[in-house]
Amino acid sequence: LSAVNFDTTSFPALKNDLYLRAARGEEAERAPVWCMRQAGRYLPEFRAIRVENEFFKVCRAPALATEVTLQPLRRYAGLLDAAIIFSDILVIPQAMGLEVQMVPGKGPHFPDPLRTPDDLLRLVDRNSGFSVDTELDYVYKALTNTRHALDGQVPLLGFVGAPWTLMAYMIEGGGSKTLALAKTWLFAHRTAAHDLLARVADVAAQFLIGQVRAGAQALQVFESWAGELSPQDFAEFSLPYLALIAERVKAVFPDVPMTVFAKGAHYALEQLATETLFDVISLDWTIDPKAARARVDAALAIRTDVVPRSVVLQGNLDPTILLGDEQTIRERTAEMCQSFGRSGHIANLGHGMMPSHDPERLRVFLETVHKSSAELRR
Ligand code: 1CP
Repeated sequence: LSAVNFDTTSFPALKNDLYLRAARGEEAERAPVWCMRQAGRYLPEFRAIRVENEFFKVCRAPALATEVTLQPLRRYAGLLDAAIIFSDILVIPQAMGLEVQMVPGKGPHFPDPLRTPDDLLRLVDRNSGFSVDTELDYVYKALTNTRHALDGQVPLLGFVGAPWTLMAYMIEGGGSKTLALAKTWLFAHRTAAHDLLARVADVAAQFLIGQVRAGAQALQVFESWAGELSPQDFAEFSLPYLALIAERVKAVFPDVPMTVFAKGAHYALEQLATETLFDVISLDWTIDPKAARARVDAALAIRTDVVPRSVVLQGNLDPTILLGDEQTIRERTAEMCQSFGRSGHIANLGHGMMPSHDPERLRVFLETVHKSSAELRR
């Protein structure tokens, strides 16, 4: 591991700005490509680090977080167009005072989750003398150090979990099939639910702003559990907080591209395009890219009351296709690129890499995006 560098006053010049240009809706010679969870358990070099180091220790030690962030960049040299900082969405609940453990093979576990609205008193925030910037400074340090270590190869992405997804974890205490406990808050403790969502949104916005100051060049908001909500409940419990986060960040950094990934919420594409300031909408694989493009463009076209804007789409290959044979991966990836069309596309999976993925199959995906997307645009 190399020496750490926490200087935020000057960073190495960016050599590959394909991702940033595409995210801003500018012309690009091919679709940039990166993968959600591109650093992770499918990589033997990641598992080797994890043998010696507990998950949150990797997040908290800038040299380790940098090393793990760079692992996929090294392995797929020249094939990835962005790096995403190694961290987790659950650093926010931790910072707000909840204990989170990462149970090997199982995932996140909160020993003492929020049960009733009275438990909100256990959370800390601005009003109780809590500073996001102090509490999550270790993420800022990891970003700054990683930005230096990247040496301008590709832009560095920062991220947060969206309020509804984080609320769900904070109440369920981990993954859940039905989110019955979290949903009980929506329908039996509606005021408390909004209180919690607003507090998390406030922290998330501040944290994203801090991440940009620390070196993040673009941002993504993960609403992984949007698909558990009905369109009506998404409109009440998710969308306003997503919109608020984008608005708060854009007020400070209007030129930093922002992506929203609301998994399972393709019913809300029009609203995400017209009622939020996100530059990029990330799609899961349950929607046809052509249909998504048409719906977004139609929604934008009838909005004559707002400043005209373009929305870029990201995605959306079913990650389980990477479990298939190479020929199938090539065919389906080429079809995906075609389906998104000749512009306005950032290639990605429809969700994250899985621990069971073979790293060489990801290489096939990345190589195919380079080839077919460039051919398409020639
Ligand atoms: O033991 C281990 O090493 C844990 C595996 C792991 C990893 C590699 C977890 C636990 N988190 C991460 C890193 C991570 N998580 C990143 C790093 C950057 C990258 O993408 O390479 C990011 C962006 C996340 C975001 C994240 N964490 C999300 C949103 C994206 C998504 O997948 O929907 C969510 C829901 C989490 C919670 C989480 N953390 C870890 C796991 C296994 C989970 C999901 C558990 C569940 O399904 O409930």
